[in-house]
Amino acid sequence: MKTIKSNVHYHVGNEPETDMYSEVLNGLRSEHKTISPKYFYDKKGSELFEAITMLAEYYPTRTELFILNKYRDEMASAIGTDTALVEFGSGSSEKVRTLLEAMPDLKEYVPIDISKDFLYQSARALSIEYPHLHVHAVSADYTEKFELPKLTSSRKAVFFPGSTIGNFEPHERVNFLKMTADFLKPNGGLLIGVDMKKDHAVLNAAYNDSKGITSQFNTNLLNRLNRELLADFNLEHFHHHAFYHAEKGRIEMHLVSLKNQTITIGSEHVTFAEGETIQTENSYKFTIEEFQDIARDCGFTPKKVWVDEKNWFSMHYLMV
Ligand code: AVI
Repeated sequence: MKTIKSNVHYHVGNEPETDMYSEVLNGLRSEHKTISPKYFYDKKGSELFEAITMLAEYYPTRTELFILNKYRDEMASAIGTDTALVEFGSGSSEKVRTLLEAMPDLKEYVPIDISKDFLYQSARALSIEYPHLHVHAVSADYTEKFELPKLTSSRKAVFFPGSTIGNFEPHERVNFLKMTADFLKPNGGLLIGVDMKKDHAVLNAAYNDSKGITSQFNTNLLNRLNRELLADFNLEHFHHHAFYHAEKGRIEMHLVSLKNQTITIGSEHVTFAEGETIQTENSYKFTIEEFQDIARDCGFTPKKVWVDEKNWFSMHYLMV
């Protein structure tokens, strides 16, 4: 019998262990109501985010792709050879293709994502396009400890595009960067996309698009709670509100209650005063120096940074 050797391998790195119901209730019971932005991404939410990335006002995705395309050879040589490329939150593995084109000698690519089915499907597609590459798909929450398969390359580089780091709170950002620095020892590198501080009008427009897609993305969270946690939010009674908070250096997204109301979630009740908000996301923006200082404090040495000509988005290469 002929054996067909596959270049894609599947691994379970860790099992996600969050209890959405208690996490959401805790957030809604705190003095300033919050819900983690990670809950945006059900099927509909992921589709809406995909639509956001194509909006005229939402510059980050397009600008990052421009930088990746323009500087991929420099990035590839900074990363070096005999290195396994590990991607955190790989999704459809779309952006990494640009980098892979500049890394013909790369032997191992390790996409890591929490959404197992989508990960395995994307890894399979990529492994067919790049038959020389060993693709080790690892299903895991990369913000927690996870098991990595045995790799043959002598060092690792992490690819973390999309400015997802901007959605972490300062303490989460520090934990994540320190954990990643440990993971990369010895001698590894981190190529990370970071959105930059800029004209407030540009920032505000990016999160208040004229087609109202970001508003739908925000309110879809309530649909998810209705469906998955048996809540009874009326989407007409909440309003999308996003603005740049200059002092905090972040976009804040909120859902504003349009009236006094009591919401049932499963067997529990949460009351809202008119004008009270649920803070659903922060998206921090950084100057180059700010981000390099944070990275240094977490054990990295900044090696190189690439930006677009408007200085809107940055890609940093940091080493441990
Ligand atoms: C995924 N993340 C980097 C996006 C951002 O810009 O912070 C999420 C997003 N929220 C509203 N629009 C896009």
